[in-house]
Amino acid sequence: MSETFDLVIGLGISGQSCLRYLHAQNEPVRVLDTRAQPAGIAELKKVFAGVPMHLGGWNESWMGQARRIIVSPGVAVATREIAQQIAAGKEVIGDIELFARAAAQPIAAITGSNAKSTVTTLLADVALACGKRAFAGGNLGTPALDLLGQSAQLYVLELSSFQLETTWSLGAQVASILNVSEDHLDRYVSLMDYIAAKQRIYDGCEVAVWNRDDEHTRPQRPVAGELTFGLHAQADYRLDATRGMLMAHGNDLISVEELVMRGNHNALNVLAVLAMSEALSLDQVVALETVKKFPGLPHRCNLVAESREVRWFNDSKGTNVGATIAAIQGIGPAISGKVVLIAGGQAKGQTFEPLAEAASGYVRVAILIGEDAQKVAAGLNGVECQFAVDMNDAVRRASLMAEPGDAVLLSPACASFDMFKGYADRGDAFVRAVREVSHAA
Ligand code: UMA
Ligand code: ADP
Repeated sequence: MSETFDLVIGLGISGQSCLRYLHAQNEPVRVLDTRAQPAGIAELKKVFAGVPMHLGGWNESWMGQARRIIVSPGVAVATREIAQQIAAGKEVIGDIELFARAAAQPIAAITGSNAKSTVTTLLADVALACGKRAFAGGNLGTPALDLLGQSAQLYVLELSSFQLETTWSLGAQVASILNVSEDHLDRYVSLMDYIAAKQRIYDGCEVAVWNRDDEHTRPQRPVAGELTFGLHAQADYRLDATRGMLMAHGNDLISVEELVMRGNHNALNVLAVLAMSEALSLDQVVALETVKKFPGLPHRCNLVAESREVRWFNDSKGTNVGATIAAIQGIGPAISGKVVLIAGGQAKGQTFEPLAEAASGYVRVAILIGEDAQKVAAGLNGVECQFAVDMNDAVRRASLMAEPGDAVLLSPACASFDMFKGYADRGDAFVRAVREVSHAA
């Protein structure tokens, strides 16, 4: 009888963290990657010389023999080879499940179609300012398992629907679905399927923090405690948009003018952080001082240049329709001119019709790039569209179309991988191109 082992599928950053973790626990482990040359493989083979590695395809024999399969978030559990193992009763889990079984300290867990990174980073900042050793990670970048063993008092985790699909034991002290809009529909059968994955964040949580304006975020199964945020009059943490006031349980807290981050969507993000802070018993005075100063993260609606009375905004992290609508609604009413929108890339199965309504009255012209540019144009019914061959061309066209008082907004509503290494690469290309046209002006 051969030795039993865990099989890690995918050798990206989360797969590697699983390998390190299981190896350190002296658990017999093997790894599999369907690509022949995953990045960094030579180094991995050196460091884990004794670990059997299968590259360049599936290995159904290993999958059948394995005690458990630990699958990376980028690998769909619906893939035939994995689905067959699940149907046969094999335990298939992800890195967050391994983490949840090992973590001894409280977890704050955050998901949503948008704002996850902003809320995760800000909540960790608040906890740190309150004197808690808080570590942030998960989908944010540092794999959750790499946070273990650092004497944390609180883990603040950004979790994607992909990670939640393979998680059963989270039991967070506080958990939140911030908002739901169409995303990743190339991987889910329907929006309901995507929401069901996100709802798993509430499993076993002490307090669910949900968005009173978005019914999809309401816990679908009973939870121990609840707090809400939103524009809704009954939200515990409420934005009174008429007065520009953030409120908690009926009392005024701070005005939106006191926040460095701009836009109603960011005020709602701050309210989510404050509600989660209450659930974690963090000091409200310190929390308020911290949220006021937070400048926001790069590539999320940042002003990157101003030239000839035209302002240029980089919202490259706007990778779905919901984010681009929030960007247009944030910038459109705040400028004297119109928005010149640069969008397009990989559509991920989204429908772009909701963009047309948000763009109406605000967008002067949309300049579209990438493999799904035509799909975006079809959704932007009633808005003038131009097609550009690359980012330099898009920025050059935008500078010709923009009039004094306008804002040029890169908010693609799409993934970037058809033309760039990722959203940061796309945002950097935009900023470089903007500098060139600004200097040439
Ligand atoms: N692989 C296969 N077969 C496949 C697909 C991938 O073998 O069919 C292998 C690849 O060859 C590669 C590895 O799997 O070696 C890649 O694994 P992965 O795609 O799961 O990516 P990781 O590098 O492990 O990064 C993942 C998250 N990526 C995804 O969910 C796609 C990272 O989120 C996350 O930061 C990281 O774990 C740490 O937790 C990125 C992301 O784009 C930022 N997330 C999506 C989003 O935010 O919209 C969900
Ligand atoms: P995520 O980690 O979920 O992708 P980020 O904080 O990185 O979230 O922001 C992603 C995009 O969503 C950015 O374009 C940002 O401007 C936009 N965004 C931020 N907050 C919200 C919100 N509350 N609603 C809609 N879009 C938002």
